[in-house]
Amino acid sequence: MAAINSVADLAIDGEIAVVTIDSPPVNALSQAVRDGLKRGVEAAEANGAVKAVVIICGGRTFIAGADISEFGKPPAAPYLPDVLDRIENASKPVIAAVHGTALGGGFEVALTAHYRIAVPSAKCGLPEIKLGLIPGAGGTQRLPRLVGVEKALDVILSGTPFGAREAKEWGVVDELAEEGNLRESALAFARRLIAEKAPLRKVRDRSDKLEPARGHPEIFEAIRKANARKFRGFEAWEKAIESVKNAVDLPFDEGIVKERQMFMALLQTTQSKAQRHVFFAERQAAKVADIGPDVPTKPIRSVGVIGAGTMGGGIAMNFLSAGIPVTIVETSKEALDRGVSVMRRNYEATAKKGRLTMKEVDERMGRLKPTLDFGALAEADLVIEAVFENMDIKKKVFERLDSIAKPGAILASNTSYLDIDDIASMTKRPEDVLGMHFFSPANVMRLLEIVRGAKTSKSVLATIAALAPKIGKVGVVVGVCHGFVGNRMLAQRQREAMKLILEGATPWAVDRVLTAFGMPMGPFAMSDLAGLDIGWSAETSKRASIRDILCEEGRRGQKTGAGFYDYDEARTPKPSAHVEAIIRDFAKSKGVAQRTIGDAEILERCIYPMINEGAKILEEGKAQRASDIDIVWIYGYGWPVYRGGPMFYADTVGLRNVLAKLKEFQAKFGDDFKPAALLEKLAAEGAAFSKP
Ligand code: T1G
Repeated sequence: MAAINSVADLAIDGEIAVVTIDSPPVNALSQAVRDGLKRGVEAAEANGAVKAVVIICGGRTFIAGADISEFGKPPAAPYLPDVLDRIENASKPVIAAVHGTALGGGFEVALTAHYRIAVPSAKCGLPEIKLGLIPGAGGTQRLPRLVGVEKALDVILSGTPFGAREAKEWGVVDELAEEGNLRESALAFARRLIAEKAPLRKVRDRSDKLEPARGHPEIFEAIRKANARKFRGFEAWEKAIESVKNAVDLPFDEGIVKERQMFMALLQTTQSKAQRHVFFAERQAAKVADIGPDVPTKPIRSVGVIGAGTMGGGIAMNFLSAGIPVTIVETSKEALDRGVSVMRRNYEATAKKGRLTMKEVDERMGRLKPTLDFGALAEADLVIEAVFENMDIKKKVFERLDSIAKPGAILASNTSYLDIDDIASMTKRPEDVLGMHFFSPANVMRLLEIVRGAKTSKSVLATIAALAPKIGKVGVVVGVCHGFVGNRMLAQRQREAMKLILEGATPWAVDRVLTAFGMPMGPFAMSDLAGLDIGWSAETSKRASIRDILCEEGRRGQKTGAGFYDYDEARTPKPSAHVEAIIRDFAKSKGVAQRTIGDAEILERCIYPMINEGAKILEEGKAQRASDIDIVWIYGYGWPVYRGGPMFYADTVGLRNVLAKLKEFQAKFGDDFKPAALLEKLAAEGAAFSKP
């Protein structure tokens, strides 16, 4: 065994050279890894005794792609295309031995090898689309040559890895190795290839799988149509289709040049920078400054949920799906039965889409123990309260819970706004209390705001932070304040949206501007979906706001067939002239002057106060970092990932520009727009949230 460089070594085993890459954490194609690969293959070529070359990786995975952290920095030789050329044009068979996840450039390395062997648990994939890119080292040219255009585009546009068994069926992988014995299996496979005098088989020379698409541009049109809604606003996907079409229409050497040109152009786009920002931001969010790996965590083997309503049921589903039994408590049999049936119905709907079997539905529901007995929570390791959003009710629940839950149990509230320290004060164990704020629908939305109370212990916080990914959530630790991070910023947008429609904009114009920006829906459609009557009371309502008037008229949102919008049976929203008249009359009664309001003002008045509130949240230490706020909005509210989150978006606008606009609005509309001190400071320094 001889070291090639710090991350690569070369061993000769009989007639076989083994190039091993070992560059934790994921063998990403850093300069050193590229150098190791190139020099390893060259050394094997130069060794007369060597008749085949195996490329294998140490650690948990084969090469997981280009080193994303290198993007945007000056490229350093050897460049990936040159390394791949070296492999593909080797004079001896090169075998890629895959375990873990061969992704992006890693999978492209494997595709330039002449043969591929993988352990059954391995996966391959081209996730570049998730970074606002397309495969940039031959993936769009070689994969279609192995699996055909439709399958290749399904892999490239979804970015979803596929398993080694599937890869074997598709002809991407030639041999399945013995699980856990990849090296020996690869050596045996190499010996067999040598004995059979196997040819230097290059994927680039294949064309049979492209034939069905030749002269059929309609195939690409159909794929475009099928993906248009999913990729609304994204740039890279169209380039991916174009590049795969080039594989059909152009000679390989022309197609791969164009692929590289498109890839390099996408690398410079704001969208790709935003999506790469989100990639790292999501991983940063899991890190809590004062919680190191030494902080002990508690096992969570059973969970209690109090409340079987929409939130309680959705919360319970996350644990049932993760294999954790749940005891769910309600105050009436009718509410309990309704909650349980909604959960089953949700699972059955997923099964109907083919994403679950009915057996799995039954297994998951089998882990659920519905009960009216509060005492049944006594043995749960974690109890999550999901009752009505009222502090008095929550306090009573926690006072009772304190006397029932076992010592050391973690007691969490799903409150969206309320003070966790107040709630914790009702127990004798505030160190075991925190907030777990799920987003509706709780079994779908990936965000979990983990609300750290003043007395929440490090062990409790570390336990829930580690639990989040196990139940499919992206956990973000936030501080106690009204609305924490997400809803506190949302309140800024909702206030401005309501003011805008009083001043002359229509709800449909505001929604149109925000959906064009990339939000899944605008503030008024969202209010109709959630229900206008949340926190509203018929007893006390006095037509004091547009919301009151609508609720008093029975227009309480989608659930009543009308809210701001009218809805048909399919719940298709239609602007309502009646609502517009209500708004105009109400504005007149308040003496609000009417004017035409442009799209730019609508967008800036809705988004910039959110950014400003984000700056205040950072000043107050209610979020650890600006990128955490981005993650909250992407995974909690569907902020378009290609805009990176509100704070990243502010950086792309330029903090000086955001500040100037806020000052302009402050002069016109008052101190709701008073800039945060942090924003003033960063703008004055020419700094950015992502680079404070
Ligand atoms: N570059 C740099 N760092 C990476 C990385 C990458 N490609 N992938 C992971 N990391 C870091 C990550 O930030 C984290 O760091 C640690 O590794 C563990 O990651 C030419 C141009 C491989 C499935 O998109 O999907 O190739 O937080 O927490 O859950 O066409 O990482 O520990 O400091 O995610 O076990 C294409 C991205 C790149 C793969 C492992 N490749 N990575 O998941 O661990 S573009 C990707 C993943 C490309 C070519 C183009 C996952 C994983 P830290 P982790 P995991």
